[in-house]
Amino acid sequence: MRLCSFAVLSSLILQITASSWSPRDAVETTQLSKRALLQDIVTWDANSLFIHGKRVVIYGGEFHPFRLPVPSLWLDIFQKMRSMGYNAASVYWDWALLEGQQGDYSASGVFDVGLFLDLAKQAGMYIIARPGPYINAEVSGGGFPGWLQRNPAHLRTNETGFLEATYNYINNIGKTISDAQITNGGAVILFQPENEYLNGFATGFSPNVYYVQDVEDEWRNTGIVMPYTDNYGHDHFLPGSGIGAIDLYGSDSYPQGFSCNDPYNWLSSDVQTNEYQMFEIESNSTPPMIPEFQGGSFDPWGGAGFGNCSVLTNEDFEKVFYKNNFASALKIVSYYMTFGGTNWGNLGYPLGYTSYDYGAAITENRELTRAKYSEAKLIANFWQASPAYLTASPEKAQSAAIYTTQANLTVTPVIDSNSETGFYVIRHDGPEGTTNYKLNLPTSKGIIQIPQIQGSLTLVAKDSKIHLADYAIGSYNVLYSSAEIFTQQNYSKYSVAVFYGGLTETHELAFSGAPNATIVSGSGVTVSEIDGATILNWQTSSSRKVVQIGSDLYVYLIDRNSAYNYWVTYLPGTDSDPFGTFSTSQPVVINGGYLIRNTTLSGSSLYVTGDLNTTTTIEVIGAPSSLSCLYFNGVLVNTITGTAPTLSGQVIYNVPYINLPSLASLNWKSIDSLPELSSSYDDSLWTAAVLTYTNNTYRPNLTTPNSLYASDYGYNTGTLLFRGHFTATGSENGTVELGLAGGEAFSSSVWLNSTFIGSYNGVADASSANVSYGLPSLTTGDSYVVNVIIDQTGFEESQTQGADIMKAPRGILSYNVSGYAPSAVSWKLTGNLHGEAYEDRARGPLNEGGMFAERQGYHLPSPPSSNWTSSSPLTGTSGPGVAFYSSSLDLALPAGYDVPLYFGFPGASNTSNYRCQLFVNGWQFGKYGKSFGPYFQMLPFDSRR
Ligand code: IPT
Repeated sequence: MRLCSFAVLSSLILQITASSWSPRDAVETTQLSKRALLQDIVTWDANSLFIHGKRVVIYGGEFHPFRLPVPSLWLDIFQKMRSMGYNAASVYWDWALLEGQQGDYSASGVFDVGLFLDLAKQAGMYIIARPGPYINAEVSGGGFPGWLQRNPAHLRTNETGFLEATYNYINNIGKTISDAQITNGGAVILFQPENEYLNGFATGFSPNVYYVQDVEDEWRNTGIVMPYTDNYGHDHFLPGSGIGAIDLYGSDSYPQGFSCNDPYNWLSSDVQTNEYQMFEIESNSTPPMIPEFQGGSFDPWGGAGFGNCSVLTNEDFEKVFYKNNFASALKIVSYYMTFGGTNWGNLGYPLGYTSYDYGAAITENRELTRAKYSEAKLIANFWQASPAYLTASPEKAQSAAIYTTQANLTVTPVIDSNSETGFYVIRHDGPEGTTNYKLNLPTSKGIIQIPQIQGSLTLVAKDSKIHLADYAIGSYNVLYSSAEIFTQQNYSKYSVAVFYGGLTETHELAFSGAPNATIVSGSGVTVSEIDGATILNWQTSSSRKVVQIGSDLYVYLIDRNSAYNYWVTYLPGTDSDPFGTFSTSQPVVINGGYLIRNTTLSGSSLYVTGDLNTTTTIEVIGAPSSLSCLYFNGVLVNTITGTAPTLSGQVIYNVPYINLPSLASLNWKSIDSLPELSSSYDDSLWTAAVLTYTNNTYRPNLTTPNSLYASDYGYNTGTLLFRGHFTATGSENGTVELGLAGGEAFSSSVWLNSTFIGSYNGVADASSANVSYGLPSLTTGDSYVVNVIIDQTGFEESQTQGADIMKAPRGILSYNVSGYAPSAVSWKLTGNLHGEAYEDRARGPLNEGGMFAERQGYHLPSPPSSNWTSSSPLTGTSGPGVAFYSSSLDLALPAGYDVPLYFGFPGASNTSNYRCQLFVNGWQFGKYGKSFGPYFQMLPFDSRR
């Protein structure tokens, strides 16, 4: 009788670490040695990194905490990445969100850096920290706060004004990241200062090694001792090159580009076959590294949408390009993005819309519904299962018949000279067609043409495989395999190996030494002995075959779709294990459906946590000790044991009852959000545009008497409002001309007093516009106000050094009211309440814009709406204006389910133009411009609570 107790897993407790703050030392600390290793935990040679002396591939994905403003979901993403076989996350932080007001670093709540790093450690994910100060990343200003627009120094140079502006941010976040370095028991193992610094230079500017060195010194002075990486990809700052040099050379790669309009466009010429050689030329003493390899694509306003981007970079793309990264012997790689998230609260750059789904492996609403997630998991598990890869290096790619009988296939041998293991990365170059081939494989038994028994191998277009030769599994030698390895694990009593292939493909797997092969389950495997080797030959089908090799190796032969349901997780490391949660020494292999998050063992009871989307059999096929009881999410599973050492049982999925309220039938309340049009409106508290100069280095020469650059007055985000006062001196029917700047896809409307005179609807790729509107007749001696509202879209990135495009101003660049001297018009302006001294510390400096409703805080929970008009946003306004609508709803989601939701804007059927902003509980979660899309905005919130 089995005794299984009904213990329930303790729930996860998030530990919150307060980030400490102290001002930069007044006296420069002693400059730390630049090239000498500052620690001995993370080291490297030409092949790979070592952590605690152990060779390791760093295989990760990019994930930005600020694009998922729900700390309780950070662990969810980390676990989903860890379960896909990734062991690291590459992470940007966005300075603009953390220091909205110069000198006021604020990183609590959803901005908590220390908590994020703690959760990474809890999930067993190493961190490659990339806090900038410049990050690019399709965020407003490339991460630069708006107040830098007023800084007279050139950005990303060692001009004192710029460097001094970075100190507060670097000192604060640097200390928090330092505390979480692996040397302090944390997750951070690598550190990238700056970002793609060599991306372009304006006339008169060139690579500034002193600037890069200064930034590196700043970070070191906060206690960062991890090796410095770069993603510059050019022959500057190479290891050992002197001033500005980094430790680990790397180069970013986005071979499919960023146009999602034609997602099936397949450029086989984009598959690099000389990557490794390039790394050797640039830096032959460091591991081949790609800090950003394409994991999806960004998409502009009016773009094809992220569904298309996920096709552009889908599972076929991964098969060819990610495996080609193995053909380049990459030992450090991160896929940008692996979870994209959301540009909520105006944090995005002007060229992009609210969603930053990126077509990534994990969708914006955290689902694992894209096959590219599962395929990436299969690919990541290859190196986890293949220690010989750590010291393997490639030979030249061959497209001739030397390895195959077909010239349209390309083969790159990647050979480990220590073990003689060979990885033969083969790919089909063409966009179409299926090629049957035989492989001439060099093995310890000479060149063998496989398959030997029957059939031929098959490669369809846009597919790539890694064939194995002389590959160790436990005490056995795989002489060769045409099937790909998902995992192999060796336990004290038995070993398990999982091989997969495409449906209907013939595969062959050979073991040296002719061990016995016994069919445990399934049919269709031909077992032969040739030349002292046991050969398995089979046609892949959805019915699994299990073969016992010798006395203790269980080989699972499955098809790709079945393999998508297999997971390798690791039992938590012990306190005495230097790897702790990062340990991979105690693997558990489970065939288990949608998501297996993690496993813990207590005696012979295995506790599995995971998510289901259908009734699923959870089958444990490999575990470090004999199991008698299985718990899934704390509930005992009724199990059976298999002929091979397996334990399995069914977990019932109860379809949840989800009844979302209809938005149309909510009790909507509405209020006019443009009271500025009223003749009694009092703007005395607004900021007067009195500055007669600007320090803006991008557009230093004002073409208005006083600056009307919003950032000169501290307004850096969201909607801007301007009021130009003048007194009529005649009754002419003139015009008002305005030069407006609001970032790409910005829009604007203008009224004279309360009379609407014109709108500019915006163009996806224009960041400024000149407009001219006719004025109604004026009455001499009367006062008039030109009311200008600008829906601005953020600050440009600043990729080109010296150009300072980030400082491209937002506001009014020029104006002319016909018949009046410019000085006859006096302007006032406003933006978000209190500008850089922003009010909403929870949601940060960018979330609120300057609309009346926002300045009043009506977007926050429980607005005082009882006396507002009853009116629905589905009815809308009857003419030009701004209306604010509010309602509350109860989602009433069932407990115990993770229910991802999104709001859809399926496009308007009417012809009028409009802009819409969506706030949920005060968080701006979507901005929609008619005719610009996108049509969906995700709603990242934690429905599990
Ligand atoms: C690379 C940037 O480093 C990264 O921040 C992001 O902007 C990415 O591009 C595109 O999403 S830069 C490289 C494409 C030149």
